[in-house]
This record gives sequence, structure tokens and C-alpha cells, in this order.
Amino acid sequence: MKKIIDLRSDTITKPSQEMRKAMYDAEVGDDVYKEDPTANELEKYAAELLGKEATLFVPSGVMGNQICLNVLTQPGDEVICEKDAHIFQYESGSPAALSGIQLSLVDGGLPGIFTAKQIEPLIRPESAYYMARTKVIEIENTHNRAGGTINSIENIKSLSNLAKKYNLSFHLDGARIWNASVETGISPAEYAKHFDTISCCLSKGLGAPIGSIIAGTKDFIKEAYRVRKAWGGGMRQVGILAAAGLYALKNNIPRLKEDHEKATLLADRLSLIPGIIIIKELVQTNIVMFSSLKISVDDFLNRCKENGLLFGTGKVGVIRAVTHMDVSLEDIDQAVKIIEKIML
Ligand code: TLP
Repeated sequence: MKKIIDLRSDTITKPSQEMRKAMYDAEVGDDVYKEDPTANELEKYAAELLGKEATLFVPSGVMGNQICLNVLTQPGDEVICEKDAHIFQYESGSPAALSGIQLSLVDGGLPGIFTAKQIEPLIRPESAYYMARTKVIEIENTHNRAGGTINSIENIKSLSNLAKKYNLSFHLDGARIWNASVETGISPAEYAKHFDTISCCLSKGLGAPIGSIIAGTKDFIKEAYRVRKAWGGGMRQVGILAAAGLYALKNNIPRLKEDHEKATLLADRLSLIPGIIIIKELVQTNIVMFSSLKISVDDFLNRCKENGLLFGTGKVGVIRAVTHMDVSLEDIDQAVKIIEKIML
């Protein structure tokens, strides 16, 4: 069978043999009664790793973000986020559909990063009863649609101070916070301490088959637990999946650095191909965004697919490659050769 090089997303990674063994061996119980020892262990381990009072295991990153937003707001409230934020672009309109809230979109430029100075004027005055109430500031680190860019800890601190000044909650979509952490050397807890709530994925570069963790205070998690159940996310013998998440957190974080090296190599090689447009400074972790001047995105994707190479898409006209544990350096080399042939 012809080998497929799949760079559509790091979500396509399959659990390793060791992870499957941990899943097989997992002790389980009914998690709706809070009796699943492995789920309980995962939540405790994640709370320590993130330096938060409590965490909750949820089925997906979308559910994680949406539960957080639901708990932090009332219908009619407003969340400030970047215009390419996952919660706006890729969560099926859930903020409106599930929580009755609206998003105030900010242009963070090419890296998708806004500053406190930029958003302070958007915070609505409490006296303006005829306006939506600003309740939450949300950022994504790394920022997916901007190309896996990292929000600096200084900027995060100043946004956190702004949130405190106006009594707003600060939420992190940290689906790929692990990538930011291995790249900067700043621990997940050091990032997390600036936020009220965090959602982070186990099922992307960390290689677990499913699941995210949300984190915050005990009171916040108590309410999140209620919302998860109300939305049908209460799970029973979920230890089988929690074991994969626990294995991922204990073993797979440092490895992400290899994915970043593969992304840098891919970006360097792509930048040498005539007709490919790429901004190398934006390639900071495991996502590579680029465009083709010669052929349309659809043609490019189809021609690559015919050659056993799969990409996803980003913003309009942009092709997305995500490196992960199931692609090797040799695969990257092969991918570049295929693109060189297509772009001739
Ligand atoms: N991102 C997916 C797609 O939805 C685009 C991907 O392939 O990258 N936050 C961020 C920043 C994400 O990138 C994603 C998934 C999520 C949340 C949602 O996670 P899941 O897919 O587990 O619901």
C-alpha cells in the first residue's frame, strides 16, 4: 500500500503501543459517580501540572472552551477574542447557540495577537445598560489559524492585569499550550497562573485518541461539572480514555520539540520553492501556513493528494501543514520533493 504523508493536523495521530497498553491496563469505575480512579488520577495530575485548584476531563477541545465560556457568562454577555480565534472560526457558532453570548472580534494582525492597549477601549462601561456586558477576554496560545504563533508571557501578563482592572475573566484556549511551553521553556503552570480558566487538548500533538482538560478554581470546576453533564458529556468507565491522557501528559510533552524542528525544516525548504509564499517568522511551533502563487488551493491539495500527500487549509487562500509524531523527517523531505514537482 502506498504510504500517505498526512499533514492535515496533529489531531490525526494514533495512540502508540505504550499508550494502548496503559489504556488496556486502566482501572475504571463510573465517572458520573466520580468513581473512576484513572479519571480522578488524570484530573489530579493535570491540576498539579497546571497549578490550578481543580480540573475536569472533557471529550473535546470545543466542549472544553464552550463549557468555560458558559460558566463565565450569562446570555447577552460579550467575550473579546481575536478575529481568527478557534471559538469564532471553528466551533459551529456555539457561543451564540449554547450560551447566548456574542463575540467582539479584534484584529491581531498576522500573528493573531492583540495587546491590552488595543482592547481596553472595547470594554463596555458598566453604566451602559443598553450594551452587551463585557465579561471575558479570550486568547489562544498557540494560535492555530495564525500559524501556531506564541503569545509572549509579557503580553499575557498585561492582558491579565487588564482583565483584573475591569473585573473580567481571562480564558485561555490552550489546545496547544504544551507546544508553547516546550518552545519557550515557560512551564504550563507559569502560563496558567495568569488565567481564570484554561482548556487544553490531549488529543493533538500529545497523541491521545480523545479528550481535553479544563482547569480553574474548585467552584468553577463544580459548575463546569454540572454543565458537562447537562450537555451530555458525562462519561461512565472513562478511565480507558483518561489513561491515554495521563500517559500523554507524563510522556509526550518534551517530544513536541521534534515536531517544531520538522515544521522549521518544512518552512525553510518551502521558502526555496519558486511560487510558494511563506512567512518564516510566523512558523514558531508545529504549524506551517503557506500559499501557492501558481495554482489554486484546491488544485494544489488535489495534486498533492494524488501523490499521497495531505494538507489542510487555513485562512482563505492558505494551505496548512501540521507536523506531529506520525510524520518523520524523511516524510518532510518527501513532502518537499512532491511540492517541488507540482510547482515546476
Ligand atoms: N483544531 C482543529 C480544527 O478544528 C481546526 C485542528 O485540526 O487544528 N482550540 C484550538 C486552538 C484548536 O486548534 C482546536 C482543534 C480546538 C480548540 C478544538 O479541539 P477538538 O477538535 O478536540 O474539539
